[in-house]
Amino acid sequence: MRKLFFTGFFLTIVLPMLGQVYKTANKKASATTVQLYNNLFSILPKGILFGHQDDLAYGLGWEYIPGKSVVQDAVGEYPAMYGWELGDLELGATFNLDSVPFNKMKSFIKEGYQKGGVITISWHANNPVTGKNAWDISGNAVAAIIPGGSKHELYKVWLDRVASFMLDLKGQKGEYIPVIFRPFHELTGNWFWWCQNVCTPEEYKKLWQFTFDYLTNIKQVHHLLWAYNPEKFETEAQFMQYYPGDEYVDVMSFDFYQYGDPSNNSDFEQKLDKRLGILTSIARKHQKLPALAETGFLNIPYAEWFTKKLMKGIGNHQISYIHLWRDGGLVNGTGKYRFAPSQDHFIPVGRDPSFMDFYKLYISDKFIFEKKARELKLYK
Ligand code: BMA
Repeated sequence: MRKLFFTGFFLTIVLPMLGQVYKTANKKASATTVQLYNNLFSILPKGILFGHQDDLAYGLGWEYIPGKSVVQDAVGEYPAMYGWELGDLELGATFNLDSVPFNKMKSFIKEGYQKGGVITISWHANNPVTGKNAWDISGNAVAAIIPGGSKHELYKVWLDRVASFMLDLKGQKGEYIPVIFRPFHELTGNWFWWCQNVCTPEEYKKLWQFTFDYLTNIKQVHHLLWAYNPEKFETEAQFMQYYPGDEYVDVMSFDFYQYGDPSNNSDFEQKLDKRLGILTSIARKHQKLPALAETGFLNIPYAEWFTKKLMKGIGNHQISYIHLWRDGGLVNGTGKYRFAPSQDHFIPVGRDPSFMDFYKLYISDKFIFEKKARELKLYK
């Protein structure tokens, strides 16, 4: 017991005071990346970084207006985290699957980094066997792209393209911009070709490990922090079933969305609380950064969702960041929908009804937006 106490004290109090103690999975990670990683740990007690997908690119009724941001429009301040999506990059396309041009995406990434924010990138890669999109689960695609598989060479070409994108992300001093990379997410679902219903834990782990080794050791990409990201799970064992290993992961996270009518039940906040409890405890044990990598309530039909559901579920859990999904606007003709409040003719009368509630989240001292993130100097 006493020994346990001293180990805990040493790990959580003494070591952080000494500076860089949290080792990145990539032993050759750049100094800026190691710095960010350690800073994210040390600011855990100070609040949760607030992120939004495609925030600078578009919102309801607009796209690519310099300086414009969904979150900034809503609360007067930019988010602290910016999420971007690589799907279709692997094919050599110039636009991602949501029609965001990759060259614009690179500028937005630089812009967010310049503001002191954190960058995270997901990858809805196409099915390498059928050539259809990420949601096509046929063809045993994971088995096909790991070493020895019939599409392994093709997968290497895809990773070459991911590497050249990443290696094009540089700050003003020529330093690489650190990226929290979150490939093969929501693996405990059943909708992507890398999900648990269409690949074994061994195959998934091999895919992850190969991807890590190839980008790190062959392509020399040393500015990624690797985020492992199940969707549903009820136990630690379920969370860990596809976990590729401590030497391949920096961030432990999950995705969790609200569905149904939250006005007559507390399922969402209870489940969120429970899962965050499991997550933070595993993350502590493995010395990894805990995060809620995707969340939201499509079109926010419950105006007090942010405070009554999301914030309630988060409670006092110390996590690094939460990330709302995109406000699909004009882009890709996919129709309008939103996860962050927005003002637009899509919304029947006046302001987004959830706006005031989102503002309450913003002014609560729980979350970190642009200014505080900049003050915290996450890269120094
Ligand atoms: C999904 C949806 C899709 C989108 C994909 C990648 O959750 O938003 O419309 O193509 O993410 O951004």
